[in-house]
Amino acid sequence: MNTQVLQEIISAIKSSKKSLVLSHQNPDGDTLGSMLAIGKILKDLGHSVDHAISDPVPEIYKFLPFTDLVKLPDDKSLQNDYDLAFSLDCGSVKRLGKAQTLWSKAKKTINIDHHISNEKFATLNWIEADATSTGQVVSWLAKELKINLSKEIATLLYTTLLTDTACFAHTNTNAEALRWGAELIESGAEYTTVYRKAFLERPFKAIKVFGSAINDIKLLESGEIAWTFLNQETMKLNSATGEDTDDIADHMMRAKGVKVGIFLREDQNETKVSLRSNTDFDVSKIAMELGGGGHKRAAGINIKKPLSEVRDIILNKVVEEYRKGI
Ligand SMILES: [Mn+2]
Repeated sequence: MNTQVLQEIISAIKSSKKSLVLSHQNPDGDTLGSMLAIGKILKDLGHSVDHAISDPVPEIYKFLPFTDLVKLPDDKSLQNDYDLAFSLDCGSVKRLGKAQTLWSKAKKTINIDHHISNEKFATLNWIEADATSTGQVVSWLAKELKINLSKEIATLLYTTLLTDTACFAHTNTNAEALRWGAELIESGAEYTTVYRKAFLERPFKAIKVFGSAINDIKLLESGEIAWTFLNQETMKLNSATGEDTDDIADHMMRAKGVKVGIFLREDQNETKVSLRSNTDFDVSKIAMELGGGGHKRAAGINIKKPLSEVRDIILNKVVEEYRKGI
């Protein structure tokens, strides 16, 4: 653990009164749980605290304590003179999105993260690449500050643990992570609620469009490429939004023998393409070539064309590239 920067952060906290806590845009359970937990810790230490995120809190996380305190960056009640601004789980300043202006106005900035690629864009940068989640780094801070974890903070931190281990499935689910999880449960973390609300429960409309997309899966290249779609008609019929289709691309990859997945969703003026791979086939290259981006195993593109046109472009491109790789 980087104890020197931890001590510098503690002395910055002790000599300040007014803090702003931020998560990255399109927040997930780690960034959100971490920022809400540190917000409460700072309040317990006597700070006045504001919370801001570039995007609204996703529905699935609204059960978490203190989400009602989160404001959008253009909220008039936010200030211009914070002593400290905290960024949680955010690898680059750009990922703060519209909250970057607020961040840059703070007297001192503190960056807490566990991504090894973090760009260290703050006054104080505390990056712990071995931490399971950014929430675990926050719990180390709480321990050093001798703060007993309340039920609320434990629930928030447990959410960061479940998010970043994909519910104890990824390789970062080590003994240390499980010991930390046990501590959080001892502190009252509502672990069954977190699993049910954030990972299991979905709106009925999401289940319906999920069923439609899964039912329409087609296979190419002897079953190694799977693709499916949702058109505007099906989306509208079920009053579904983009958030309701989040699980589809990953779920397709569960089919045995499938190595590449393609999910197409038709929106008002564009078609959103999600690409997945579970082999060395790099889908981010295709995404970048067509104006999108992402990672080797998960990438996306928004194309301003109707579904029927995008379908032909993408299927041809993926099959062509896939054949080259064999
Ligand atoms: Mn994380």
